[in-house]
Amino acid sequence: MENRLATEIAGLKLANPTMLASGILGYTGLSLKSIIEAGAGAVVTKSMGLEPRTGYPNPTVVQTDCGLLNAMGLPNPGISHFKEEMKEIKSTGVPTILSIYGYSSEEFAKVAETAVKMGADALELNVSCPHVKKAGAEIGCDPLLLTEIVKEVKKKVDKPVIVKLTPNVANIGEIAKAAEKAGADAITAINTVKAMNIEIETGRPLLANKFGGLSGPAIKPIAVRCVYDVYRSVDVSVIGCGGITSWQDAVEFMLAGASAVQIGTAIAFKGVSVFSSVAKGIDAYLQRKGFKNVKELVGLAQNY
Ligand code: RRO
Repeated sequence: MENRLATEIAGLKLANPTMLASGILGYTGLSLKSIIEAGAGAVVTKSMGLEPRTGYPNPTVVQTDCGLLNAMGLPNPGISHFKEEMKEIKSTGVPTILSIYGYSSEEFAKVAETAVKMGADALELNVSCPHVKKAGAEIGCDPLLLTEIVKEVKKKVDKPVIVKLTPNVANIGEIAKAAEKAGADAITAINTVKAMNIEIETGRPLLANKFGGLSGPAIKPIAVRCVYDVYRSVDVSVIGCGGITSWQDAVEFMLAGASAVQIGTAIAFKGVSVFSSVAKGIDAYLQRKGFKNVKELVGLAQNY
């Protein structure tokens, strides 16, 4: 029987449209392998740069009423260190996407080259971290800087380049268009939403970094709107990310225009079985509604 869930992102073949979002369990080959074994159609690593980074002091993650607030500060072992970890995953045949960051177009390009040499099937450029100066959302808010970075990376590698955008902009469609014009092969929408919380007895911000990124169910409607806007602005595939916890959430993102969905925070609440439960739920929905393939859902809500 045909696999109704089989789909494609920028030439990458996915057995189902669920993907691990960057930043959650994406540090080691073994943890990525456990996500693949749990049924994810593709995995994205934690963002890595040229040099190791320790990240911010604790507390780096706090739970809120409606999701998680984090300011990890890009802790990572540096891209070279990931070479051994890649060996763990390559044999699975499931697309492995390396999330990378940098402080300049040259640095992005160097990290990209190293990532591709070690076997990345695609790259996701993190230009959208809400709280790391000079390497995150400052790039994703500036179409000229973003253009320069995407062009430089595209010049150096021949694997698909996905650009992950921040919702903290006036017009996400314009930013997505700039990324596409510079050569991006797909867009991920969205990274976390810049946020903070304060403990009222002490009067102190709870995160050591004060500001962080909000993820989880609270940001889902923001993310759906962003996917809807990006889908209208570009021809390349859109990957939805932000608060996806159930198959119903995944279907909603696809109707808005997502060809695949990334799941992150839901793993903290539901465990890794969330990948298979989301995939199974989408499959049952497709069968009930008479769709032959999940691609038929993409962007249907744009018709209204
Ligand atoms: O490491 C982080 O603090 C972090 C990153 Br790089 C990101 O892209 N988004 C986020 O919420 N946290």
